[in-house]
Amino acid sequence: MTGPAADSADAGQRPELTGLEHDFEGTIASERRIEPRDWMPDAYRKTMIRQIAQHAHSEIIGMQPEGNWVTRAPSLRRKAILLAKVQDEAGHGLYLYSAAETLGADREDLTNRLITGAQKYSSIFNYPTLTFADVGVIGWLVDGAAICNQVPLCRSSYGPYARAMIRICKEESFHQRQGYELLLTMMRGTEAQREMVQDATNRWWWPSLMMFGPPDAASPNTEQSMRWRIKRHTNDELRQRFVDMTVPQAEALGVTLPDPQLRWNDTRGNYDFGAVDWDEFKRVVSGNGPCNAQRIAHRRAAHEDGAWVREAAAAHAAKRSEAAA
Ligand code: FAQ
Repeated sequence: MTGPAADSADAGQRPELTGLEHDFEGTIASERRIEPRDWMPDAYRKTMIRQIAQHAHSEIIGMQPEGNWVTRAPSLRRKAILLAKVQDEAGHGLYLYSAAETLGADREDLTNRLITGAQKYSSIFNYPTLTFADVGVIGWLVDGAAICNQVPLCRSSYGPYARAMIRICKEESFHQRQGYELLLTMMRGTEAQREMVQDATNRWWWPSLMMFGPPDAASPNTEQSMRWRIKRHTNDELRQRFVDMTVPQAEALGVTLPDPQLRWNDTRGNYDFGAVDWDEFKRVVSGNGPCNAQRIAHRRAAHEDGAWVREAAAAHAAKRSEAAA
């Protein structure tokens, strides 16, 4: 597809638009990628910016729950692992903000939308991390759910997002294993450690299922995003996949998932599971979860404290370009 010529056609000439739309649909249908300079419908651009920005915000806010344990990790080894993981999340956030910029989004504007609550981030990061077992359970369940949701996004129709996902998924996989390894170690420890793991599992299980988004019948974006091949599976399909994948892992670990209705269904070839509390989900997404205010206040303070760094970097860049001129 073409770039600048397409843009000017987009600006005014109605008949051309049909051809551009046709090219766009053809690119999607033939499993090629839409690239930044290609023409795309405004609604596609808007949807991509929304999803990528929310994803980036989630990675950045997602540093806080585990970051809470960096200074209190039980050993130097665990501290080094945790620091590296939290740094990876920062990297994912920056990578994703760059992908959003390829669509014309402005980074400063995205940050403002996050800290004013105008744009969402994942509900999961509004829950507190009460013990060190939470660090392991976040790796196991939260990164596990993230991988389940994000591996299909490696085939998403927007090129820069799909490519970013490949690297991100590799790192998330590593995070998931470190979480599981931490939990295996704790389960081999004392009774008190096993109780901590069970307690953390009880608290994080249902919020992890909410990460996949509202049920399909209540998901306004799924149908169009599937048509555009941004999403490859519905929210409910991925939630089911995650449950099926996680039950055997819980058994191997020796913890119970807090759902009395969880059982294998031979006819469906899947696990049946109980009802997610969608009222809780709505409360958390609308800003009233246990840690929403704290997460945003922390991010806002970091942004304000960093103002002098941004000013200094801009002054330095201006001096360099003056010197080069
Ligand atoms: N929390 O119509 P749908 C991670 C919003 S990264 C908050 O179904 P869609 C790494 C949704 O955005 C985790 N909001 O929407 C890590 C939409 O908003 P709108 C983040 C939610 O886009 C691990 C509205 O509700 N991952 O974990 C949630 O088709 C460990 C209606 O929903 C991604 O962002 C939610 N759970 O499907 C970091 C992956 N669910 O339009 C640190 C990419 C839905 O009203 C530690 N995103 N909403 O403004 C996606 O795959 C999709 O955007 C979905 C939602 C599946 C999240």
